[in-house]
Amino acid sequence: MRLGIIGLPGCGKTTVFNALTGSTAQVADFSPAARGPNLAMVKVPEPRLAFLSQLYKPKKVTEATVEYVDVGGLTGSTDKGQELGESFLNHIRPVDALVHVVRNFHHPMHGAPDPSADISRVETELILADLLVVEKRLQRIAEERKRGKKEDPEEVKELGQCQEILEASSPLRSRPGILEIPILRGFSFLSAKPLFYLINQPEEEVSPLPAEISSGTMGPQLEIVGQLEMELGQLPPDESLEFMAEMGLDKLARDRVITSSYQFLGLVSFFTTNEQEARAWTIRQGTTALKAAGVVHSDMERGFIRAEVVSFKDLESASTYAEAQKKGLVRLEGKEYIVQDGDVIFFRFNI
Ligand SMILES: Nc1nc2c(ncn2[C@@H]2O[C@H](COP(=O)(O)OP(=O)(O)OP(=O)(O)O)[C@@H](O)[C@H]2O)c(=O)[nH]1
Ligand SMILES: [Mg+2]
Repeated sequence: MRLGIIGLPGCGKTTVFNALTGSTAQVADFSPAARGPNLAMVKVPEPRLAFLSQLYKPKKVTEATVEYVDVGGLTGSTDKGQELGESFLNHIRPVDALVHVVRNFHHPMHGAPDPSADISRVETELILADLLVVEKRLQRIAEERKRGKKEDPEEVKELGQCQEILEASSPLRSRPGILEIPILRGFSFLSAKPLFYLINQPEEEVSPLPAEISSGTMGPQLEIVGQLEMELGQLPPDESLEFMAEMGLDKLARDRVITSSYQFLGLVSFFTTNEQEARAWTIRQGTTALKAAGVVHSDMERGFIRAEVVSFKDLESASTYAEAQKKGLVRLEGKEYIVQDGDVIFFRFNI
């Protein structure tokens, strides 16, 4: 899973990126930071792998990973006729979801926090960027039509609906099922991407959040003390645990954000395991066994026969796979089976 960190200049994107990844990328001191994306991979904490590894003693244990991209550069203003920076778009288009960092601390250059205004400014940028893409494409289709090229009515219809939503100043994510429309997939619309807010709180006293944010009506949100979490994340683990205990924190933001993003984005984990490797995989809720096989290896999808499935809980309570089988807890499932969180799966395939 790839998560893109976005937000206005100076809201703490790089600070948050460092907090979430333990990196030491340069934060901007009073002036915009050098552009260019920061990238880092983080392992998804997965306690269930410990049991599987004890059971199968594999040579290798592989966690799922989350890749964070901190792009910076959300400065071009589409409403002034400028397009969002190429570099921003190139790096943000391929991500699966957006983490919108919202400043709730006083900034020496940007002044007092105004989270609601900041949220709508960024939202507007995303909407305008998408509108520009839609209009350009429709214009292109119209030109080609004049030259006698036949259009795809499905594409024109879908783009028209998008245009309507965007012109009403709504993000495309407000349209249910938007990500599942095949003809729109190639556009990688920014405002269609799932998004959650990461409210960047100060270390000092916290200014209360406006009700529309704290109530969650604007979308899912999490709070983080970016500066503090960045410092904690850069300490050796035993020292950071000590500080956390002192401050009464039981989990680092790094873990909280990943756990919550699985929830917000409707992601689940399944496992594969053998003597070589025990491994966790990330899929969307509702993914079929056939598609899950494809996540592991394209051959497994192509030559799919059956999925041998046992839920993690059943396997754990039975203690061994053989025991789970004896108790009838191991099922043979077909292509259409919807993979559940915690399923341990052995794909049977033939190519
Ligand atoms: N008081 C306070 N300052 C913070 C916090 N987070 C970031 N800052 C400061 O705000 C400034 C900008 O932080 P960055 O993390 O570089 O912000 P950015 O969003 O990456 O900035 P650009 O890349 O320029 O858009 C730095 O001086 C940080 O020290 C915070 O939680 N509290
Ligand atoms: Mg930055």
